[in-house]
Amino acid sequence: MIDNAVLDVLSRQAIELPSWAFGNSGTRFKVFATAGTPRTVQEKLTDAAKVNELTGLAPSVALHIPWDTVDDYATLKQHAADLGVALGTINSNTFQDDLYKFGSLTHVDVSVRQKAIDHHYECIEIMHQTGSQDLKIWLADGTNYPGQGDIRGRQDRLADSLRQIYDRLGDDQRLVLEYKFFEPAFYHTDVPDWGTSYAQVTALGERALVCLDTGHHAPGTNIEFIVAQLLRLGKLGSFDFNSRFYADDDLIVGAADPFQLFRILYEVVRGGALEPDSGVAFMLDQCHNVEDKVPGQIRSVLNVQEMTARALLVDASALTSAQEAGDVLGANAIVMDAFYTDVRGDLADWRESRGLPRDPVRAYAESGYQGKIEKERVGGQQAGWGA
Ligand code: PSV
Ligand code: MN
Ligand code: MN
Repeated sequence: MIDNAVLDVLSRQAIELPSWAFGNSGTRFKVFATAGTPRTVQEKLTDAAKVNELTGLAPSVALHIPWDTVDDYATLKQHAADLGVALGTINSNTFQDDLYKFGSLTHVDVSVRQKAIDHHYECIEIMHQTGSQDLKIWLADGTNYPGQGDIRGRQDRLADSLRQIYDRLGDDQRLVLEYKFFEPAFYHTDVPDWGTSYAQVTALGERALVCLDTGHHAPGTNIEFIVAQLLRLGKLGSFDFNSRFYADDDLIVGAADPFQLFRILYEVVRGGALEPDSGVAFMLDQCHNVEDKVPGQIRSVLNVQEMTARALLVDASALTSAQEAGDVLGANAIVMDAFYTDVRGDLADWRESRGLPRDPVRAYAESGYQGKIEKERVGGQQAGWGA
């Protein structure tokens, strides 16, 4: 069913894991401590390496600074390499300090703004040591009440702050700016949508791009349209994959709406973003509040692979013919046929042919790894801010 051309694309697929997915997480009501949770960034890398070992899909790990701060990043990089993974995107954090109560890169006070810029300089320095390509910026900046802040002035300050950060990047480093429509700010957010992110990064230059987090849109938003548009404009830098029922739920990608994930991945395929030189990075941004974290990550990368395989099955030339002939139902049927194709058996065969377990979730359960970490690790870390 899946031909070699599809397998060839799948064999190149790489999905970056977020270090914070392995930490304890929860909501503002409760953070449940899960047995076996990593106590150090090194243990997070060990767990991430397990996901990669069983799936062959997750060769790198994103770090969050300061949650994953260490004294020596060169040693951490080597440690990751010894485990068979690489260090990936560096995520900045200007949302946890009292200092940033009224904003960070948009703050009206020059000294606060400088602290936020300096934090990003520190992240860039870390990127030089880890060999990371992307600096990912997500800002909690915004206001809760009309009149609280000067929306326009905040955009201008944001542009100036981003310029200073961008100018500090090395030649092979990129800045990706993530948007989110609300939360923690409830009236206005300074980077609420792809248009704002696009406008800001376009002003910076070629190595500034948009990060699309699938959970950061209003209900009903046609996310695949945004994917198509950003790819068309050459400004889609990276994905944060997760799924949601309500707001920024950070649930396992593909769990809530596999069809939406398929539609997004169809536009990814259509837009050439799976080509080796596309420049589009694929990452998970999830938190496992109640489920075990390692198998949660295994399930996630498998879901992305499965929907990618189905998206690759869309008969592109038949679809174009149907579209051009105005065959509405025929065109729709071509897309739905691909979506309804069960690729799980073929993917299990593919895994087996590469020396991977046919069923990575089961292989993990049978490996004894969970029991081992539960026994060894006492007092695991919270993911960061707990939501
Ligand atoms: C907060 O909404 C958030 O989930 C953003 O999506 C970031 O990517 C992530 O936290 C880590 O900072
Ligand atoms: Mn995100
Ligand atoms: Mn989020």
